[in-house]
Amino acid sequence: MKKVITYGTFDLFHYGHRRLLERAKALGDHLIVGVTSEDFDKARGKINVQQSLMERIEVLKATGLADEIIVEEYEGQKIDDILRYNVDIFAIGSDWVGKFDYLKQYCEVVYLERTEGVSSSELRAEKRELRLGIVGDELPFLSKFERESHYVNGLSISGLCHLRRHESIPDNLLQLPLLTSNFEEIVDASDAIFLNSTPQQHYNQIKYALMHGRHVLCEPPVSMRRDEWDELMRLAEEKKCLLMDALRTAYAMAYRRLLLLVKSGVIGKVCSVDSSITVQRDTELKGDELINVRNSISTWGANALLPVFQLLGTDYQSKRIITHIENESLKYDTFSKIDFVYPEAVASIKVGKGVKTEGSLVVSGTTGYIYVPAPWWKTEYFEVRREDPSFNKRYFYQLDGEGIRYELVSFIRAVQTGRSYPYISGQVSKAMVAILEDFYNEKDLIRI
Ligand code: C2G
Repeated sequence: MKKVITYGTFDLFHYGHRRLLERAKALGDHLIVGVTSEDFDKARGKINVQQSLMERIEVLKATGLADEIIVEEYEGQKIDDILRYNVDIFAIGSDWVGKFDYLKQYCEVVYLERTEGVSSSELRAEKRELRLGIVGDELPFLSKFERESHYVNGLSISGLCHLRRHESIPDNLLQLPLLTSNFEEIVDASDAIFLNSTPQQHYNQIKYALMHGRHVLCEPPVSMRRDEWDELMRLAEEKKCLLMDALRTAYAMAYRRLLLLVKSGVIGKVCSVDSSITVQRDTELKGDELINVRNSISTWGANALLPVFQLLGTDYQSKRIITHIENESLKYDTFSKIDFVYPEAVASIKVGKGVKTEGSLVVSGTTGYIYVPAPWWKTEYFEVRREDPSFNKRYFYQLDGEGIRYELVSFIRAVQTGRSYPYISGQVSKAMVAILEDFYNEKDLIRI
C-alpha cells in the first residue's frame, strides 16, 4: 500500500484545497492529512485563521478525501510522522517549492501545482475592512501599534488623532491617510477607534464615538468613575457597538498560559499575588506640556492589577492604597502601593514613575509558586518553582508583537461576529475603574 501525506491549515476550506487533496490522494492508496493546530499556526506567523482546529477537521472529514487525519503541532513533526506512518510520498502545494526538499531523505517529495485565483487570505479579506482610527500621544507605542496592524487581516488604520503638537511624528504614522488633532474628524473617518489617550479624556471620547456608532478599543481604565463605566457599557449595548479593553499583556501567550496553569491547580490554592511595574523618570514635572502627563496609577495601575483580578477575582474584602503624591495639582503619584485582602488570599501591587524596583510577578500557592521575571508584563518566560528545586519547571512562549496583534485579531473577530470572547471581563474592567476612582477620591488611601 502506497501512503501519501500532506499538511495544511485548511481554513475556510475552498476549491484550491479540494483539488490539492484529490491530486495528493491519486498519488497513492492511502492519504494522511495533517491539520495544523492553533498554536503551531501562531508560532509560524499565521494569526488570522478564522476556524478552530475542530471546525477545520470536521470540514475536512466531510469531504471524504482523507483516509486518516492527524494534527500537526510542532516544528519538525513531519519527519516524525513520515517515519511513524511509514509514508512513501510527501505532497504539498507549489507555493512551498524547495522548502521541503529536506524530507527527500525520508520519502519522495512531490510539489503539486497550486490552484490560481482562490485563497483563504482572500476569503478572509472579503469581509469589508474595518477602518481603525488611533487616538493618543504615546507616539513610539502608536508607531509600534500601527506596524503590528499589518499582521492582521481585515483591518486598516484610517489615521492618527494626536493632541500634543510639539513632538516629531514617526514616519509610518506620517504616512497615514489622516493626521489630525480633531477627535471628531478621526471618528468621521473610522469604523472603530483605538484610545491611547489619558483616562481623563476617555469618557467624552468613548461617548462621542459610541453615539456615532463606532466601536471602541480602549486602554484601561475605561473611565474615571464606576457610574461612567456603567453608562458607557449601556450605551455600547444600545448602539450595538463593541467597547473592549485593550491591554496587550492580557493577549500575550506566556501570560495567558500562566493563567491557565494556575487555574488548573499547578501551584495548589493561590494565596498571594504580587506584581510591580515601575519606570525611572527622566523629566521634571513642570511646564504646560505636562498638563496631560499620566501619573503612575493611570499609566500602570490597570496592568499591574490584571493578574490580581484575573487570579483572585474582584470581590476583595478590603484594600489600602498607599501613595506618594509629588505634584498636587496634577495629582502625580511618583509611587503607589495597593494591598488587597481577600477571604483566603492577599495581593499587592506597586506602580511607580520616578521610582525603580524589580518588575516581577509572583503568584504564591499552597504547593509552589510562579515567578515571572521583569518585565513580567511582556514576558516570554516564567517558572513554576517548588520547595524541592528538582521539580521546578520552566515555560517559554514566543511573544509576537507584545500581544498587540492578538489583541487586534480578537477585536476584529468580535466586531465581525458580534460575539466577544473577553480576555478582560466586564468585572475586571470595572474593578480597574473603581481603583482609579477611589484613588482620586482618596478612599482607602494613605499618603506618605
Ligand atoms: N493550496 C492550493 N491552492 C490554493 C490554496 C492552497 O493548492 N489556491 C494548497 C497549499 O499549497 C497547501 C494546501 O493547499 O498544500 C493547504 O493550504 P493552507 O491551508 O494554506 O496551508 P499551508 O499554510 O500551505 O500549510 O507546514 C506546511 C503547512 O502545513 C502547509
